[in-house]
Amino acid sequence: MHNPHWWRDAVIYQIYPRSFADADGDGMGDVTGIISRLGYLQSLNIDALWISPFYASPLHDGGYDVADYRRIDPRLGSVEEVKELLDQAHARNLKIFFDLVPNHTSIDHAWFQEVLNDPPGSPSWDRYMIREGKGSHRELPPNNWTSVFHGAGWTQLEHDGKPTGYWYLHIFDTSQPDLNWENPEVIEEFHSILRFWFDLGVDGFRIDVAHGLRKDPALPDVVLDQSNPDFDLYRPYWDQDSVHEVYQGWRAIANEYPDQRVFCGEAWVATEERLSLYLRSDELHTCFNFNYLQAGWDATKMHEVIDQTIATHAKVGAPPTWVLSNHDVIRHRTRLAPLVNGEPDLERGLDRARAATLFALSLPGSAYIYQGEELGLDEVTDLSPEVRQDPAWLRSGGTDGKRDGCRVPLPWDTSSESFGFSANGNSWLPQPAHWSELTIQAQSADPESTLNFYRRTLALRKAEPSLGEGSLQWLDAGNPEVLAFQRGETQTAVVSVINLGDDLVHLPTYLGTEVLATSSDAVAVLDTSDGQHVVIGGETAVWLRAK
Ligand code: TEU
Repeated sequence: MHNPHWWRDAVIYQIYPRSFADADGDGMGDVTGIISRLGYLQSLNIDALWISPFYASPLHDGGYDVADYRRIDPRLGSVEEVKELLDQAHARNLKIFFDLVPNHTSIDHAWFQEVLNDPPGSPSWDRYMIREGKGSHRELPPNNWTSVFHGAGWTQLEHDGKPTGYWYLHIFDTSQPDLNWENPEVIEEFHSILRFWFDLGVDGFRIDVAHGLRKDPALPDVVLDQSNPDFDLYRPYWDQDSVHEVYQGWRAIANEYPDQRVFCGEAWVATEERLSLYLRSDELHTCFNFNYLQAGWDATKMHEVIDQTIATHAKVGAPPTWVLSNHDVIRHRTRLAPLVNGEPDLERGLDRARAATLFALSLPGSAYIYQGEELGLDEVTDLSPEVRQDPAWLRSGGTDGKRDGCRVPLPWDTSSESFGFSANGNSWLPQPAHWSELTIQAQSADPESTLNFYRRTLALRKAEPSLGEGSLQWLDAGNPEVLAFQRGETQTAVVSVINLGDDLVHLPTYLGTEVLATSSDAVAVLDTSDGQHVVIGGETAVWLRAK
């Protein structure tokens, strides 16, 4: 039966398509690869997939540089195959989000090619952020804006091989010119793109750089106030008030469809308050909550972020989202690992990652899982410079731009050269040898594996009426390094507990004595020596049945 509120507590699995499964053997994942693995995806007990861009692209930024929004990159598939994917996923009760990249196009997009061919001042130029340079020969950029991927944010346009004195803005790579969202043609075009994919049956969109579309029209220089911890987010091209008009227009289109179509914004903004503006009932349904991802392994910070998130989302009636990993950040097994002699301790990193995941999956709202985290994959930190493709790596001279390390293709089985990622052993990034122990095949057979931990946890989350949306009440666990809360108010309520400290903790009896789930089977025991109470290990989380 169709549930129009499915997205409010959905678990959404992110696929980075170039690295998921390669059916045609070219070393790059593809749409047919995803179709061939739908059985696996269903076995995870997730509700939906979000697929990072697979549109026609020169791949200067892994597909976040789109040359044609209505075509699939031929290396990854075709619109017909995507239709097949939608049909087969829907038949398995899985929803699908695509990824929309509205802040910029690729330089290969027909619109930017028109810019390159047309003389200065042509109407085609107004679709992008193009301005006259400064200096007597307009040889200097219009202002001091920089690229997120390092270096200047402006590049001078040439016409007939000569500098024009006009510069185009690229908040990301030079291959990603920013669109001019004041231009009605740009607005219309994206309305039409949304309808194109909604008509094909897509259930929703993740919106790339949702906070960046509108720029301060005066294009003032960036002035950073480093006394503010979030100073980097206060820039005249992030989170401008007028961006909300864009999403009001999009929401009206989504609402035209009788079954629910939804948006999830990627909005990096300074405060939860600012985030909640994107979530008003006539704008986006959800947004990623990066404050939680950034809270780290710190009880006080986690507690604070959870409270702020829930309170600000409640004001606008939107469900929060929880995310620990994605294709832009260091995998959370490595990120949360304590450093021992300067190196991450990956064993403890895995304990912490599983605990953080179990805890996050008990929070109210929806949750995101990034491909490979269900295998406990670690960040690949030793990729050689020749294989790296992150544009920020090149633009920073190798000091930043290490996002390839979380994009290494998935290990499926132990037998073949690319661990079954590709039929003939190809892989666009090399996989580390130790992943042979982390393959899906290896982990499927082991009930204690991270993969089976995810499957069990997600099945339980689905089955427990008090998890998903709803309220949360904090409980005192009697230890500053232990966080505990109850979901729901009935006898069937679940109590979720995480121990962020290193030591064993005897939990107070009133938290519950029936263990429903643990992040590590070795470390939650029922101690009956002095009445019944649960003992959990350091860096562990549990779900208990409320007393
Ligand atoms: O990421 C946006 C991005 O780069 C964020 O880091 C954000 O803009 C910045 O932190 C603001 O402070 C998205 C995609 O997820 C990424 O893969 C792309 O490279 C990028 O947009 C450009 O499309």
